[in-house]
Order: sequence, then C-alpha cells, then structure tokens
Amino acid sequence: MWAELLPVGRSSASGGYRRHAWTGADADCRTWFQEQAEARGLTYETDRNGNQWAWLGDPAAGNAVVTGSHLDSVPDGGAFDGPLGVVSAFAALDELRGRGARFTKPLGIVNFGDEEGARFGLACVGSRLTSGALTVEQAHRLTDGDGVTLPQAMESAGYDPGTLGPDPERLARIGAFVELHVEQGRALDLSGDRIGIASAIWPHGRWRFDFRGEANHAGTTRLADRHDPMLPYAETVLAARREAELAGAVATFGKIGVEPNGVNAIPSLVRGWLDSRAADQASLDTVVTGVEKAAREYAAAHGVDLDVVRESFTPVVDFDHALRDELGRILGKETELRVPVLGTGAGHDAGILSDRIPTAMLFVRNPTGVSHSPAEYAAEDDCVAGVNALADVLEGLACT
Ligand code: HGY
Ligand code: MN
Ligand code: MN
Repeated sequence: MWAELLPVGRSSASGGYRRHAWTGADADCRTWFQEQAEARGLTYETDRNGNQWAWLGDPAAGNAVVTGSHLDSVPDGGAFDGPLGVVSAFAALDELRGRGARFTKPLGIVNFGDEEGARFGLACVGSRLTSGALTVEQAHRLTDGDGVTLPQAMESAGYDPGTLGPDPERLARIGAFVELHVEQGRALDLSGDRIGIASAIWPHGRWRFDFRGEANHAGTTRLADRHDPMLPYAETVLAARREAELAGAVATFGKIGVEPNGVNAIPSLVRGWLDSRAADQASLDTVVTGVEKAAREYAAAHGVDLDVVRESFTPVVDFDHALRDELGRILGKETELRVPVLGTGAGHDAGILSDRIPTAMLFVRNPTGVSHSPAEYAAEDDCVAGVNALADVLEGLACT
C-alpha cells in the first residue's frame, strides 16, 4: 500500500508532496483510497463534503469505531503526515482479520479532505464542514491563489458542491474516532518510545497581513519618497519572532505574496501569512495582539496601509479523557509500560471533531521530529508498531 501511494503527487524537483485539495494528485490519492477499500470488500462512499469512507458492517447500526486521517499535503510536504494514518488504518484491519477478530460494532476508515488547507488557506475543511464548524456560506467563499473558489474546484474535480454542509446524522453514528499520525516533534524520540497518545492540541490560527504601499521605480525613487510595504512586512516578521519568544509560543511567516513582484519595482502590495500557536489561548492572544500592534506602527511609519484578516483558527483541544485513558489501558496491557501521553502544536481532524464526538490520537515516533518537509520520516519498525497498536485499540473498542 505504502509503495503504491509513495509516487502520487510527489515533486521530482523537491521530493516533497503537492497533494492539494481537488487537484489531480488529490484525485489520484482518492482513487487509491477507493481501490484499497473495495479490495477489502468494504462499503465505499463519499459524503456530502467529499470525505471518503470505507465501512465494515452497517454504520446505521450506530456506535461505530472510525479510524483514518488525511491524504492531502502542505506544499512540498512529507510522505507520512496524513497518509501514515490512512495506510495504518487499512493495515490494522488486515491485522485484525488475521487475528480472526469479531467486530461487534461497525468499523469505518476515513480520508478527510483538505486537512492542510494548502490551497484555500483554511485547515481541516472536510471535517469542519462535517462538524458544522465551517458554514456552507464560508466554504463557498474560500478562494485559492488563482481566484478559483472551493465550489468551482470541487465541480472541476467531479464533485457536486451543492451538497456541502453539516452532517450530524453521520457523526451521531460514530462512537469513537481514533486518528494515528506521525509525531510532528521529537518527544517520543527523546523518551525512547515508539508510540504515544495525544492529550491536547494547542490553540492555533492563521492571520493574513496585507501591507499596501505605493508602486514605484526601484532605481529612481528617493528613499525618503517611498511607501515600500516590504519594509514594515520585514519588521513584522522579526516582531513575530520576538513576541513568540516572550510568550513561550511559536510564530511563523512562511508564506508571502508580492505584487507586482518585479526585481526593479517597489511593491504595491506585500501579503504575509502568520501562523501562530501557543499552549493556551491567553498566550496566543498576547502574541497575535503584539504582532498586529507592531505591524500597524511599522506600516504607519512608512506611510503604508495595513489590513489584518484571521483566515483560520482552532481553539485548544483537550481530547476525550475516557477514550484517552481507554487507549492507555489497552496499549499499557501490551507493553506493561505506561504509554506516554503528549500534547501537540499540530492541528488534526481528530481535534476538529473532538467537540462533537469522542476522539483520540496515536502518535508514531518521528526520529528527527521534522514534518511539513520532504525530510519527514518514520522508521518502518515504528510504523509497524503503530499498525499493531492501532489494531489493538480497534480490537479493544470494536471487537468482542
Ligand atoms: O498545520 C497543522 O497543524 C496541520 O498540519 N494542519
Ligand atoms: Mn500537516
Ligand atoms: Mn496531518
């Protein structure tokens, strides 16, 4: 399975993945998912928001146990973020069938669409729509860098955007959702564990800073006469690092758009996106308020206008304690050791759904901690340990 998925949407230049929502690479990933489902005799369906589901048993029976993750990537992302959870879900089912496990509840395997928000800027679109955290109106307004809206992108990928909307009936049939994911950090490497259980997800968000200046000639405009938006942008990037350090948080300006983006032209517009995250909401608010205040001062000093728009936000997630502890009990039985429980600054579909249904996460050791990079890696024996741990969890939750 892993080898089949590996080349899909991979850039030969960077070795990273460009599996962005509703593109050809995304379609190829979706075809792979459907083939894996049907090869196992599972009932395959796509829901009203384009998420893919594979069922063993009839979900209408209710109290289903669901596992899975996402197949889309950030620009030049790694092979494991998302796909490890989906491949492990199918492999865990194969393992349970090998054990002769008898399911007493429906089992679902899911691929949530557009988790990374790489194309339309909002994280977890598929699960946010399903949970109602994203309204249909908001979804219809999502637009990519070429001005293509989400509905248009879905339509050109062969999906009817007219069905978008909350899916409470589907969620009501799910008793537990467990997402396996490569760790995006080194906690397990440092503790020497193969597997960990998630406790919480930091509150985090994305803010777009639009610095509007005055286009002019790079060679003939006196410095004193310039309204160059690149300068307050640059100062704001440094302010973000300063504010994050002071608050024990993180802040990143990783994406920038410059118009007209000419070497010999002072820009008219510099658009920068801030990603910031902190262990608690107060710290996150302190960082973002501090960065925005500094940005406005810098913009004013250069005679540049500034607009700040929050494009994505996820409040703190405290995973369901009973399910978290049930996973610890099940896995602790196998290893006699306490399985580490750890928080994360990375967002996940399991986080979005956590205020509607009990959700939990399993992390697989990432020896370098690197993620959102072609260098992302997890050792095969750790991935196999992840499959076995997921199989144990699914057996404990859904089988006699
Ligand atoms: O950005 C995140 O935390 C996740 O990878 N979507
Ligand atoms: Mn990611
Ligand atoms: Mn992910």
